[in-house]
Amino acid sequence: MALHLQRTARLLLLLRGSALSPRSCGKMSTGTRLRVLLDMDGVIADFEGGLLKKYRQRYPNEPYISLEERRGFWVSTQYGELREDLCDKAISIWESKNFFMDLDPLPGSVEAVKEMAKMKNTDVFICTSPIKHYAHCPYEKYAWVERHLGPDFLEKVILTRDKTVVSGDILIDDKPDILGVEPNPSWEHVLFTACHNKHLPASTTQRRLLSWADDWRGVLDGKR
Ligand code: UMP
Ligand code: MG
Repeated sequence: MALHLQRTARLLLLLRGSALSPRSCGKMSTGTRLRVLLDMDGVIADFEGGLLKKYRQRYPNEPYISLEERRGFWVSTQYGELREDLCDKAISIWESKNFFMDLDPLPGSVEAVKEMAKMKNTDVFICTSPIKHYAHCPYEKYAWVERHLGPDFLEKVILTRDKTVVSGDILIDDKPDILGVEPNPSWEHVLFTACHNKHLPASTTQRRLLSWADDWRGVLDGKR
């Protein structure tokens, strides 16, 4: 009996995969479509602004780092350099419930992402690294996407701590160095300008997107 049930369950799964999956409609991604991977924190959601606001609310008498003074990708490292115990205080903010949920969209991001997703021959994915303290962050990232981009976008969320193993044509990301197990990722990394990376010297090899008011359509067209 148990074996029979197992077989039926397997058959149902196979049927789901072959008949019901949208992938069965002959719309497999091919080289003719542009696959864009969009980072979330620092590209579509205002991680830095949200952190500073909640840090100052929770620790009104502690020193803080203004967005103008931010240097280096790791907020916790810079707070730790300011005073050793401030590293953990900064971390306590983004480990708290509702931190990721309450982040504001960066200016123009939601409109740009929605427009991009409607473009011909374009597949857009949100490719974001959750923190390892997983009590709230993964759930809230999905909820944020649903709230700001709509439920259809839940299909497009990729949570990974290693973006090098994800394939795509472009990755728009505010982290200057995106490393992982794959030494030659398929995507071109376009650096999204953020408070922590805007002082880095201009690179001859790495393109930048200055903001969502910048020519993101031109950046995509350059890859088609
Ligand atoms: N993050 C840290 N420490 C920091 C700054 C950020 O753990 O000092 C986390 C928060 C985000 C993630 O979940 O890193 C950044 O993810 P990406 O934007 O690179 O996907
Ligand atoms: Mg980021």
